[in-house]
Amino acid sequence: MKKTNLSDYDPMAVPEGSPYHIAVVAAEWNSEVTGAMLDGAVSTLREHGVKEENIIVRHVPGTFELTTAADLLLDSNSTLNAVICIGCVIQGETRHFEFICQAVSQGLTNVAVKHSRPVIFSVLTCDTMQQALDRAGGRHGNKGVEGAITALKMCKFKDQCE
Ligand code: DLZ
Repeated sequence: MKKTNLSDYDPMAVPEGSPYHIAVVAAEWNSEVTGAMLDGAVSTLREHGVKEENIIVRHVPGTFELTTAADLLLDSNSTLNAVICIGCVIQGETRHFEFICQAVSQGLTNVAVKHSRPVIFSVLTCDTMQQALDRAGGRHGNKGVEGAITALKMCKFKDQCE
């Protein structure tokens, strides 16, 4: 199956969301981008039947904090089926970019494995702001929408393992 842009998805292939409780955490850094991704994620969850009261939205200062937030949410809420983590890191003049990207990708993987629940990596790692905007509702779709679809698919995957 050739699928380069998951934002053009087949709605029939997305699991029904009504059984699930899903948290969406968005970083405040580059909020023009992360806000558009957050909107895309939440509206996609609603479209696929996740109940309003079962969608938890939280904000953290930066992408680096997504790991702690996901861990705390999963620790404190045993009914939570998945956490979608939204961030946007733009390459600057220093090596900060590398440290944040490395820490959050490894961190979110560790949290998912620790809790045996899906933690979705909706983090853009871009060279320019334009690349990020292109992926937050622009010409390359909306990676927040894709994060929501991935979360629903992974919730169903986990159900099938139980
Ligand atoms: C410090 C920093 C820098 C330089 N760049 C970004 C970025 O592009 N995107 C982002 O989400 N956060 C950035 N941050 C903030 C860090 O994620 C984090 O909030 C701080 O290092 C404090 O832990």
